[in-house]
Amino acid sequence: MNHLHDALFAPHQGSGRPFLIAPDGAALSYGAFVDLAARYAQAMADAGLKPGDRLALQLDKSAEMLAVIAAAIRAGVVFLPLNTAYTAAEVDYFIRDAGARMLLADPAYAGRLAPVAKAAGVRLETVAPGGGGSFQPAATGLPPVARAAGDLAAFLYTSGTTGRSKGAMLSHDNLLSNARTLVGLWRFGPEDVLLHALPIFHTHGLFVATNVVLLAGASMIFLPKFDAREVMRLLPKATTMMGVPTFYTRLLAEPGLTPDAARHMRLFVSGSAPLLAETHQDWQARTGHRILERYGMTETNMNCSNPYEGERRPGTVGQALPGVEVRVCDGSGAELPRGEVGVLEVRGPNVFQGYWNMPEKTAEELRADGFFLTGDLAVMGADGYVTIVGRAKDLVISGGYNIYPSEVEAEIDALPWVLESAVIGLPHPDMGEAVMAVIVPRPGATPDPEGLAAALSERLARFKLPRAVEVVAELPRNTMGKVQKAALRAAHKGRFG
Ligand code: MLC
Ligand code: AMP
Repeated sequence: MNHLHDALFAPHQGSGRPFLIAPDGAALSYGAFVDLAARYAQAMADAGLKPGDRLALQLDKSAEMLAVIAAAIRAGVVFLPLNTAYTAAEVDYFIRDAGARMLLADPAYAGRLAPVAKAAGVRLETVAPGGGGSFQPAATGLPPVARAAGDLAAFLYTSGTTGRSKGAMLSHDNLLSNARTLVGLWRFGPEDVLLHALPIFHTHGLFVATNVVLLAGASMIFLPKFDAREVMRLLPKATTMMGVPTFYTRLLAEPGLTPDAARHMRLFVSGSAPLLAETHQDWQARTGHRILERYGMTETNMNCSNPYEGERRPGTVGQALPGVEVRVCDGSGAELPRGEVGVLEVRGPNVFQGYWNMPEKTAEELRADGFFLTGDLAVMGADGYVTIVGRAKDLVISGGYNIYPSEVEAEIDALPWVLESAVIGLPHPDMGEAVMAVIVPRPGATPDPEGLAAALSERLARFKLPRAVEVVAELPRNTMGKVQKAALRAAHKGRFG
């Protein structure tokens, strides 16, 4: 048996029901998808990939990318999907750290990735949306390779507040148990059509949206990326949508967003970043629907959700999922009384297996009793509703992407004219938060704030680049010498409107 394959893919073998629907309406059936995945799995075996080997992916969103992921699950190969915005320098770190055997890239990225793949001794092949590229499915399918519940399925890299990115190891059952819970909780069934506009290299678009659809035997309208007009056009054909808050604020700017446009929908889900209560209320006023907000993270999949039938309370992330324990603690792990703010900890079958090759980091965040320290600050009401009130970790979430200030600061500090820097997140009307850099130049050096983005663009994905830069004589510090980011955030809070 193969734990994930048997639940997600095996039931659909030979089925003529639609799985992926392209924006032009063309449907790929479940049967054709499973067959394609089986043949990509054979191609992986032919390429020498063995169960447990790591396969890195930097692919544009497509049916083929999803089939490659399904193939990896079938072949027992651990896949690591990478944001397509990552630079070659960033990919270099991931493939080395994961010890990847192979890197599958979109042909458009192959040129920039070839040198790092070669230097790291990783085989580079290409897969293009529509099926082109050097990596082609074999003529026949590979029988599913046996994988147990605790075997690893995927590494998802997540940056740290200090130091390097960490590969969160997710087992077959981490993914399956969570998808099962969500299908039941959110009432997904075969008649559902999910409007899918998220990327599929992160938890939200891949594990939450796609695995729920697969388990329910539903279909999804598969958009290459979020585009408000396209979503408006296709909304009448869908029954559900999952998105980050930026999706909802952008759709609210569409004049066509009316109860009639959303008549066919039964559920809108939001997560990955805080949804403003105001957005929730505006959405209800415009469409008649109450957005269901849920809360999760890379290491844990989903932890909390507002209810399907009960009260969807704006500004909260609802209650712990069935089978998941959530507690608000002081720093030592002692649970605080309801109503007090503390660090949110979670335990359950969804919680990851640790960080790849980083036992000390794992031990810092995963307690011996299985509780994971989320780094989010929260308060829990008497009725178990959780409100995320802030972050203990220095993290900016912009349009649903995580940006770790320490990583951006390290790159800025390496520039010749820079003495030191502080990177902060500020409220942004479109992205929720956006990044600002406050920089102290070296004595005698000529500051070049206008050239900052260009100077960093080889090193950092563009979504991490500061959208505002200020050069200052010194950074505010407390008596311990620590930079006072709260003071900087307060001083600049209106910067992005
Ligand atoms: C794009 N850009 C961003 C950005 N996305 N900048 C900051 N933050 C972002 N999120 C930049 C690009 O680099 C580019 O800059 C410019 O904006 C326009 O690029 P684009 O591709 O046209 O952007 P757009 O399509 O508008 O994308 C915005 C977005 C997208 C919000 C639709 O970022 C998105 O789909 N976000 C979803 C992220 C997600 O899936 N998160 C889930 C993580 S899982 P330049 O300089 O090149 O012009 C997780 C766990 C959980 O968190 O609980 O779910
Ligand atoms: P990631 O590491 O990309 O998985 O991001 C996870 C982080 O996103 C969490 O630790 C939270 O800080 C944040 N997050 C996810 N969902 C929500 C939500 N509904 N409200 C507030 N923050 C959220």
